[in-house]
Amino acid sequence: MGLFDRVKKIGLFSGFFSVSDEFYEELEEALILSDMGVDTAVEAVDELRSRVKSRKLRDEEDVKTCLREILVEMLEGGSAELCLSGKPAVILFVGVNGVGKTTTIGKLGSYLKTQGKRVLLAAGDTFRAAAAEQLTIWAERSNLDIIRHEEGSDPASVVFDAMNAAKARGADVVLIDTAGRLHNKQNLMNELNKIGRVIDREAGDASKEVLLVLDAATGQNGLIQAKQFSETAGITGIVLTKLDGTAKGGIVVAIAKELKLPVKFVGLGEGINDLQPFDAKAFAEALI
Ligand SMILES: Nc1nc2c(ncn2[C@@H]2O[C@H](COP(=O)(O)OP(=O)(O)OP(=O)(O)O)[C@@H](O)[C@H]2O)c(=O)[nH]1
Ligand SMILES: [Mg+2]
Repeated sequence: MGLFDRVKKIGLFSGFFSVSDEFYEELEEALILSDMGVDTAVEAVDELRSRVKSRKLRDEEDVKTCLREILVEMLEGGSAELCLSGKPAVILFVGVNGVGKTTTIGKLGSYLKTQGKRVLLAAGDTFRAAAAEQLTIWAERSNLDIIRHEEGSDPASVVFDAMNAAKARGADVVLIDTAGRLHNKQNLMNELNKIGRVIDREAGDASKEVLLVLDAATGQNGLIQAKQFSETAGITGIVLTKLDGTAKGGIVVAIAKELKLPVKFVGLGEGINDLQPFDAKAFAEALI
């Protein structure tokens, strides 16, 4: 259910539309229910209130357009474009377990290949038994190169090998998978640190992206995860997965606004083509 389906249900933007205090209160509630977070929702509604007033808006469509405009401004925290300069450009995927890191790499590998890029995958999740196998299946699907080691081996050495293989084979992009869970969180953060150092050493002048993968359904918890990973991993952007299963995409607005992190891709299903570059305008549209 889109945000405004809910709004309509409780009588807004339908019937006798009037920009009353109740309208703003119920809109604020609907935004909070979409997981935008209280602070962000209040700010959006305050801004709407002031723009509606100064522009003397009365028409339902005009008020909708105005809200859309505010959400887009909040969403455009940075460039949504993937940075892929130099060779091999590196994209490291981090995030807690089950959010969709490995699946996103599979989809993105395919997407980049259709753009003519030479892609190499690195199975940096050596912790979970089936992780490398899962990534291998994605590699085979799109006929991509993959570097994997045995289960339990050092992920930093997988990354080291992958970087060297990428240079030797002339790959354009290296997509690195990581574990979502280790024995404890400190271990995970230490491991990501170590991987980051190998990338810095091996990537030279090529671009480095660290994409935090978040499950849209985790809502406000995503904001906490983003803060934690930002501290160690130096996040450059967000991939928001599983938007097909939730109407609670409002978390994107909260993240873009509070952490100033751009959303680069959204996941809309489990299939190979279910990944889309993030488009703030289309997203605000869908949310409304
Ligand atoms: N509906 C839907 N399911 C998704 C999406 N992205 C991933 N999934 C599913 O979510 C589950 C977990 O995905 P993985 O890619 O294995 O997640 P992960 O982050 O690599 O998990 P760990 O390796 O355990 O940390 C799988 O069943 C995926 O098919 C999405 O955009 N929509
Ligand atoms: Mg995985």
